[in-house]
Amino acid sequence: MQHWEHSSYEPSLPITEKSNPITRDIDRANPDEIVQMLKNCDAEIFDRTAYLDSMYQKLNSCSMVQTMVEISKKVEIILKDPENSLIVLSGCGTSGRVAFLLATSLNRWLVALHQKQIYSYIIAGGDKALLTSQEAPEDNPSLGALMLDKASTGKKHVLFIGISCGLSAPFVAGQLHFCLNNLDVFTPVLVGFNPVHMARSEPMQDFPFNFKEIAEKMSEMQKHQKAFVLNPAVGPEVITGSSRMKGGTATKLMLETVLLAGHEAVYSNEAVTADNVLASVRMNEKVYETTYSQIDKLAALLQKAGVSLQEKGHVYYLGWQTLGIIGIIDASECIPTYGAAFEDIRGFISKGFSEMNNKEGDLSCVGPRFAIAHTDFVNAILPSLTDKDMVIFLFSVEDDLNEVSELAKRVGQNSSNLHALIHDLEGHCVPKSVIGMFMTALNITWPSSLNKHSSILMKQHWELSTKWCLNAISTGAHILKGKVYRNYMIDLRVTNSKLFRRAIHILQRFTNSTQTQCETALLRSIYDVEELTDEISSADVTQHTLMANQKDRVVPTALVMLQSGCTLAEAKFHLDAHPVIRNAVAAHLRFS
Ligand code: S6P
Repeated sequence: MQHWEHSSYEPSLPITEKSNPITRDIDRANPDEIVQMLKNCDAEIFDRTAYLDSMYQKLNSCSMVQTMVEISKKVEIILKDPENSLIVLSGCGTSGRVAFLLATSLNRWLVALHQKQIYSYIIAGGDKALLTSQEAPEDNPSLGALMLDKASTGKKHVLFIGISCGLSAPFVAGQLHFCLNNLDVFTPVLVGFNPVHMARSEPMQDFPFNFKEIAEKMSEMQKHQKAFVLNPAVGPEVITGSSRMKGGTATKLMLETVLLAGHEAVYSNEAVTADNVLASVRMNEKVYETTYSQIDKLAALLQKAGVSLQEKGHVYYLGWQTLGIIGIIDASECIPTYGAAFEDIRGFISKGFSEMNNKEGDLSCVGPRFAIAHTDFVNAILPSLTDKDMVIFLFSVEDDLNEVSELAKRVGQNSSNLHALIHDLEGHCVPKSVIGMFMTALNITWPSSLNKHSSILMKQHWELSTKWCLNAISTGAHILKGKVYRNYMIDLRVTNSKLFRRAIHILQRFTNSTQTQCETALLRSIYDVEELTDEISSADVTQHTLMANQKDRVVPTALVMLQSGCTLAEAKFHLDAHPVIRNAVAAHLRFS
């Protein structure tokens, strides 16, 4: 049994908020060790060992496979009546981005089959949230319900897939509640990675139920096939709570399995069975094994990215097709996860918004963060690119290799720090002349047995593999930069209620102070006061998070105050002297 499965391991926390014992010392690890830890952590997604005393259901457990089969059958029914039906995928942050990726790629597939597009996505905060962090709308259950109501107007049957890795987002809870009240039209599915009893039980803003009550109701309705909860345990995240990693990955591969099984039933006459579902999960496991077999090259890339960030250089991902989207997503998540500047790691996709297929269309005029085309890179960044900046190309043998070579040549004139993640097919590989343009080429040749000759499956595997690689590179680079303490990101931005609770927990974890003391210190730091006023004490969490959104280093400041008993001013002074949080913590707090 994994260490975190014991009931005594961090008992007050759900799995998605526990710290993973595998990565306890990741902040002190070298690049090879970091990749090995990531590999071991991701292996937990596919864990098939059943322990009698474990209370957790895993992805490969019979009950989860059965749930996947049942949902696939609902997908099959929906696909047979495309005029009146819709499949809506929804979530906040990474979960919303995965929803977008799945909905757009499955719609594209339907178009190729000359079928009606029946997928739609909702992301809290709208399309802006695909590229930037919009954490506040996550707390709004009514907004979620409203957006779902609007998206499904006029439809008779809607399969709603609400993703919340932590079984915690109020936005998704509002949507599920709306579905439960309209079961004649909606079949709700909840996707996440905690057992129902660990769903969040904190009250929500202007809403009569908490997430746990809704999840319990969903489980109850599952007995009548009116609702489904797909919630295998995949273990705690590499960096505590960072569900962009395993949570996002597991959501993607699990939902692809479920949705494609439904598609195959309708378009290839392949009945939905537990064996087919298991075979698909197994294929994804092969993708995992193949990707992580490149451990040396991954470690080399991660190290180079770390050096670039340490030297105040940048990391740029230049991708083609959906691999470009994976790059953009990974880059944008570094801002909320590591407090990175938006210029630190950036992603670009060859043709920009025309390739995104997002609902709100071209957002490039919204601001510089939305300049995502290769031409934007060439015009705005290339002229000042130096060897300090790392550039990683993301492409496959199916992309326009002339375009790839041309761009590589131009980039190579300014920086030799040029690398690539390349996906080849058995018998169809990128020529050596192209590979030779890159200092490091992490080049994977995928066997045809893995894609069953389906181009959508192949692309999904390339996306998954690229996600694993980029998550490793960006996480590793920030660890090497000193942004992580043990396996906690201490300097988190406290922009919603989940992050407010996580911040208090981190303070308790590292200072042994009481919850009240931690909350008081956090509020002093957020409001920048030595003493709390009555007004602050009586304000609600939403107000605290609105205020915290405008402030830097609120958690480290509170941490230093609690540990050393110093004033707010003194804590800020200490932190100014040690901009790397890990050093500040080590210097002042003497953790062992
Ligand atoms: C996590 C990421 C967040 C989450 C979001 C939704 O690494 O930064 O944006 O995706 O908070 O979380 P959940 O648990 O509802 O999927």
